[in-house]
Amino acid sequence: MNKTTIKLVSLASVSLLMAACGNDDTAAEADTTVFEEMDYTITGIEPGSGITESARNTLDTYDNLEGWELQESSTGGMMVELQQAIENEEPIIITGWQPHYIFEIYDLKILEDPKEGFGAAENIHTMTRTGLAEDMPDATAILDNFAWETEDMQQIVLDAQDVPFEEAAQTWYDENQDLVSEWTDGVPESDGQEIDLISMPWDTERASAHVMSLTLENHGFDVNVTSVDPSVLFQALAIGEADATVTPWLPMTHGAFMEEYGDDLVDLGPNLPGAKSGLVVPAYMDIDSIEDIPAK
Ligand code: PBE
Repeated sequence: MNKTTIKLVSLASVSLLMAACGNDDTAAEADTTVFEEMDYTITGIEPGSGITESARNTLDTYDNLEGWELQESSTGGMMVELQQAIENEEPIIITGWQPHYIFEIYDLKILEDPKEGFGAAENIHTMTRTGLAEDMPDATAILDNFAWETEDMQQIVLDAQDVPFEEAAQTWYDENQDLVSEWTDGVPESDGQEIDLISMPWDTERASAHVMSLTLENHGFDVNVTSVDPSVLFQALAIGEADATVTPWLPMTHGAFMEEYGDDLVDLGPNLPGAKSGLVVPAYMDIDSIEDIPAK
């Protein structure tokens, strides 16, 4: 081998070496660090929520989520962790849902979910106990007419960041009398009949329960609202302890409860189409799909 050849060979090895340490590899290294930093943990909410069930289902569905853990906590705790991560531009993956105010105040993305671990789009349903239509046909008619859009709910939830929930719901209610009157049109006013609504302790559900409560109260009903975990809500409706709800997410989020209690309650169908839940990350994170998350 003469000197020239040797030089060529070593140049070739240098460039091979460069390729090995090139962009792709650096990115892969950086990515792993990012997920190590997160301790391969998804930040979740209350153990009794439907989305926690969907997240567990998602961990089982995707091979690449092998070794990942779901940290169950509270919605408030998750919001604090999200805020802190964003302030420090740190990586975080949360279990998120829409409508939600976080999508208005932060730049976030819902990761694509090709295997539908969280289901496709969800609808929020109105349900009553068995027999409510016979006992309270007028209230049931209003409940059955109740229909609004993601933007409506989102407006209340966002507004409620600055003012009490009651006030945010009242503002929406006052500004949307045209829509509200479509729900009550032709229904006789009540002379103080009592009705027990049952709801769940999340902002989206507080918004809808408040709006339904205002609607029924302004139509002469005496409304009582109780907020409980999804499992208790379904049980209460099934045994007739509560009259109605405007809060379950189907087919996925509360699907397991529906399977268990669906025969013992009445589903009046969706009141809000196109809700969504999934894994949510800040826009600065370099992943777009659940499939982009590396295994531990
Ligand atoms: N959520 C909000 C609830 C229902 C509405 C998605 C957090 C849940 O997961 O049960």
